[in-house]
Amino acid sequence: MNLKVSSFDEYKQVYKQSVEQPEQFWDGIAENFLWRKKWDKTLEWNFKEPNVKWFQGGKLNITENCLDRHLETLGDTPAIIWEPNDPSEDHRILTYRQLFDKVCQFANVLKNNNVKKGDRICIYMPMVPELAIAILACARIGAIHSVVFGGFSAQSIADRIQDADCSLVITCDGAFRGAKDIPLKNVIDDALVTCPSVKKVIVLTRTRTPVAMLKGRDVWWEDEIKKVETQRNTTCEPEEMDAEDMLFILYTSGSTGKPKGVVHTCGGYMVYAGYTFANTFQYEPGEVYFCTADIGWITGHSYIVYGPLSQGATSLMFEGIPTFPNAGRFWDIVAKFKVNILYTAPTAIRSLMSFGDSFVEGKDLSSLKKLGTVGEPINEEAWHWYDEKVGHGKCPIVDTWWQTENGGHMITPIAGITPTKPGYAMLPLPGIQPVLVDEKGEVIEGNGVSGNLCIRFPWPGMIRTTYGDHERCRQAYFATYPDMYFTGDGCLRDEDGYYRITGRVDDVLNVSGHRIGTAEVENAINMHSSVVESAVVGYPHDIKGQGVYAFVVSPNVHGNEDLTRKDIIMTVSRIIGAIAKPDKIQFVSGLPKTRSGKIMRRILRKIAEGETSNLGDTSTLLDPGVVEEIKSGAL
Ligand code: 7RM
Repeated sequence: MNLKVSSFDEYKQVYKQSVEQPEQFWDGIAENFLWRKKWDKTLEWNFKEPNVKWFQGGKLNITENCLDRHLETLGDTPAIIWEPNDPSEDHRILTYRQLFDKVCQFANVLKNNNVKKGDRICIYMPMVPELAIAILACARIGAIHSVVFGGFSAQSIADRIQDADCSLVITCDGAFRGAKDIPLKNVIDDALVTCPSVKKVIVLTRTRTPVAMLKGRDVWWEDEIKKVETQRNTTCEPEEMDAEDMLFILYTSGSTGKPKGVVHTCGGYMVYAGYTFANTFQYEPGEVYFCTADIGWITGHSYIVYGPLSQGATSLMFEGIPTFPNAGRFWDIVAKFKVNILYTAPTAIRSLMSFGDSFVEGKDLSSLKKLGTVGEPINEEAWHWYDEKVGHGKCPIVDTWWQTENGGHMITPIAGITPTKPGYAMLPLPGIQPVLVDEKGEVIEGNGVSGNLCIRFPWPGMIRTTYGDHERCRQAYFATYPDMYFTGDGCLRDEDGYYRITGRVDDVLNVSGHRIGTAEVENAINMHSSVVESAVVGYPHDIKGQGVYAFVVSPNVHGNEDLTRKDIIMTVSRIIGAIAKPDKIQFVSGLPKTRSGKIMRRILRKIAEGETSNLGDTSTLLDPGVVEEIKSGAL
């Protein structure tokens, strides 16, 4: 069976088949991949425990699918095109053959450093080709990678390393991001003070910033490569993996204070990332595809590395930021490499829009054929700007809704095949069964309705567990509504049956497309010595989508609120990372609480949104007086 549908009629027919005979459908999809041994059983599942197993008995290695199987036909085709942060530095191209060689080499480096199948490896690197190489090298030998985004603090890295009990860290001396140069190895050194499980650190040279190298623990990437070169260790047989062996862990925020380690497995994730990449983007051989995400997030895992490479695509990787050296950078890259497919985030579009049209007008964007967005709802204004100024009205826009826990696209238009509408993710991909449920968990049938978005049947790319704590996985996703996976998102199904994601219904914020738990930010704020308690909510932000608004009880600001604000922001940066910094901090004498001590977030959310006239029922509050004070002090 073809991974791609080729008409709307075919979509409808395949969709119907995928619901009526899901196992037969997924068998047909999985046959497009290279298996060392075919699976015996397509699916075993229940959402109670949950227990989900796809393609049991199947044996594979995802890197054989991403590399080996392309060598004969695509050996000289670019697998990765890398554009550096500084436009005057040379770009790099790695063909499939070159990428294969480098992955094998680095896999041998890992083996030389005592890495075994099943070991957890933390990767903390900027967007350089070696990041993709490190990921694939782990997968080659069956080590489990846990990539941590470069914007997280030492404390956050330490939490993740400890949770997964990582034995080795791969990092860089530093990272270039716009005009800044960030000392990554320093951050790792701080993190490792509390991480005794880490025995080795492999450090790639990028910025040549001075770093401390601990004897016996820290080694240079380049030196280790030289060793395998002198050993003439140029190939590395792929480790044969069970379909349900772990491939990677990726931490993501939920409504509790501690991020969860989402676990993906080899067979199902491979099939799902490859299938969705091919189908959603209707990828054609030879097309140049540019996803602007960072590999530190799920979008980069699935749609810079595994999805595109499994399909023999050319994946463009950009080290820098959209506004450096100026707000025309994306368009220069599109012109330079004749990009055909561009996949970016609404926050990036809104940010570039705010610099005015002069940066995009006159750029050669004629190579563009298909556009995509991901990460958060897109507002109509940004959608039209993207459509007109970037796509010149000729490119379908796929608004892809999905989550870290899903592994790949769930509800999305198929480029050029299904209809599109600004702000709508439109229809589920074949194989995906979304349902809307009401507060009581009853399924809402029909069109022109809204509810909480659930999925009622498994798909190969779904989360299997949260690392080290299966009960947490059940609680977070499978306990709210029996026999359903709950997404945490609210959703509308319009009169025509098209889906529009309306945003989170839990205490999770989406700031510039980054998922941040309010409880996590509160915990960080509360660590500041003069803070008694705090409540964090989101508010609409023109560029970030949502901003972070913190209500803070701090009796000892010493008459200098501004300094205390800065100290609180610094505390959050230290504990979580710069991405979680509050945009607004309002000092209050108390928080609106019910008699049972629960903070009424609904009221704070309204105040943060600037809507103070209609706060609803406040009669159950312990002290309704605080509301007046908070209203009058709103920022
Ligand atoms: C891929 C990714 C997931 C959350 C999800 C939504 C929001 C993602 C869209 C979207 C509206 C979209 N994974 N979200 N895509 N909302 N339209 N097209 O972002 O795990 O980091 O975040 O992001 O709320 O639950 S994620």
